Amino acid sequence: MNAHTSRTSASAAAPSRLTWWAGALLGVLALAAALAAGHLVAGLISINASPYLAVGNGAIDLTPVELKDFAVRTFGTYDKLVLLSGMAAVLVLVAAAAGVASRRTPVPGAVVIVGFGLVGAFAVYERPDLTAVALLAPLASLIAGVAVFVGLHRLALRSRQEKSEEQGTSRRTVLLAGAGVIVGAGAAATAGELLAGTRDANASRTAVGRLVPARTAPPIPADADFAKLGTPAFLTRNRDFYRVDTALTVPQVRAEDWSLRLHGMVGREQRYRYSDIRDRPLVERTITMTCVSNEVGGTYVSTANFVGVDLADLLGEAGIRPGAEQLFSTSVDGWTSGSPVAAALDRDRGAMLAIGMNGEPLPIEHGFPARLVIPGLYGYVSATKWVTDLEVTTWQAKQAYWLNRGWGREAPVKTESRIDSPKGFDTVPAGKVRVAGIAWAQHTGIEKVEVRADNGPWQETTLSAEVNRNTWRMWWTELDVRPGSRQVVCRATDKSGYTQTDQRAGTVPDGATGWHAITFIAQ
Ligand SMILES: Nc1nc2c(c(=O)[nH]1)N[C@H]1C(S)=C(S)[C@@H](COP(=O)(O)O)O[C@H]1N2
Ligand SMILES: [Mo]
Repeated sequence: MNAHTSRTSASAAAPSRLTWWAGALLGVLALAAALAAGHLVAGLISINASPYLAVGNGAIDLTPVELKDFAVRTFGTYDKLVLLSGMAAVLVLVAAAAGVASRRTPVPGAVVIVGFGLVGAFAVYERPDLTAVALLAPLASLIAGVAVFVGLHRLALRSRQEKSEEQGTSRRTVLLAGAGVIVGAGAAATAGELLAGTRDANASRTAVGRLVPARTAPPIPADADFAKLGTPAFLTRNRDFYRVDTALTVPQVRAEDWSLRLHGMVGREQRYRYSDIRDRPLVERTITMTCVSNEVGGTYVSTANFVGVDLADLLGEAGIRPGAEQLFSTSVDGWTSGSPVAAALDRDRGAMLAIGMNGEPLPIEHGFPARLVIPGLYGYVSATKWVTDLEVTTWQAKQAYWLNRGWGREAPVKTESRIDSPKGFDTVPAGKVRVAGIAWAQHTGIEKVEVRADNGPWQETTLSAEVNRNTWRMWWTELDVRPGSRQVVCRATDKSGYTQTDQRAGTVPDGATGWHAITFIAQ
């Protein structure tokens, strides 16, 4: 027997490749190590540098508008959780597959990890709120991922090749190393979260304290809502206020670090610090906000008392030059919005730079330290949260975030109404059925709301007291219904005389239309 054949028979006895499941497990362990190391380093710099979150944020920006609209409609505020879970599932599958492909040599797995690392680095690099230091986080991911993968691979392969009497010990080493990676990754990820927590904006927000406006909004009359009959309360509590944004992780800006630059087609460029705004006489206004992604019957509509300063005052200090059309606003996270300068200047409309909401500083997820609120326009063209830059410009010169993604430039809120009670598929006693809901036509005002059952005659409803033209109005009435399955629809007429069209239109490009209809059982 020559040397060659003897080597062949030896390798047949001691396999030189890992089992499928060991390869897959190695891939997943390396992935966990990579993500955790990135998260830990991000905790020291900015949580948004965490490669996983940065890729998620990048994915949101790249998502086609129909899919994003679908996600917001289907999963609501959970759309981000769905995205993160989906990403995790894809990563785990790819990592496992890369591990399986690496049963003989660690090269394929290492290549995949480096690929992931580069995608993470690119996503971090693209973020406007991060500096080059933030690239350390994806770098840490890349190094930890490759080191863990190659290291465990070597141990595992050696254990496979040991002579049978030594296999027990080396196998234990592999298992111990794997367990060590799991514990280490858990600890690193937790440490990253905790470190990030110490750097968030909560303490700064608490330190701001109560905001007392010099001009308070008129008190909300008791008959401004029919909450007892099933409508929402007139003012939405901060924690119940709808939330829509592209931020996977809420930007954390401390008031003391915040500033607002106002520039572009102005006579005198301005820069405001938080105290510059806070120390002015503050005004309070009751305003209903609506999202363009709100479907007929949807929930993306809420009302609050916003506290802040008149946007027209700030623009006046800067001096708008002739020809200005667009107020282009930028958030700290790079999101942008374009509002008509005319709407921002219109004192009657009452556009604000808001720093407070319902007596408190803005909640962090609603834009702390400061946001825009321009009544009568959908949020994406009027309500920039975490706003840090205002540029006065033309429509031609700059395209805001959603404009590049199929949404319209001008987006006044469309007159709408919604049935809140009964709920669809409720069972109610036949006879007199109380129907109640809301209607809105911000900056125009609601004139009347009508309802009808099963294509019967329209019946006018009782409206709540009007708080102002920029807020919703509640309505209710009693309908006579016979037993059976009944459909009720509502339609509003605004103060311009326009009655809601029954033509159904989707949310893209500038807001849904159509009548809200619900079906319930009367018995
Ligand atoms: N920075 C930032 N501001 C933003 C958005 C965003 O994605 N990022 N979304 C806008 C949209 S589409 C709406 S409807 C409102 C929602 O404000 P809210 O979350 O306080 O209700 O914020 C606007 N401001
Ligand atoms: Mo929106």
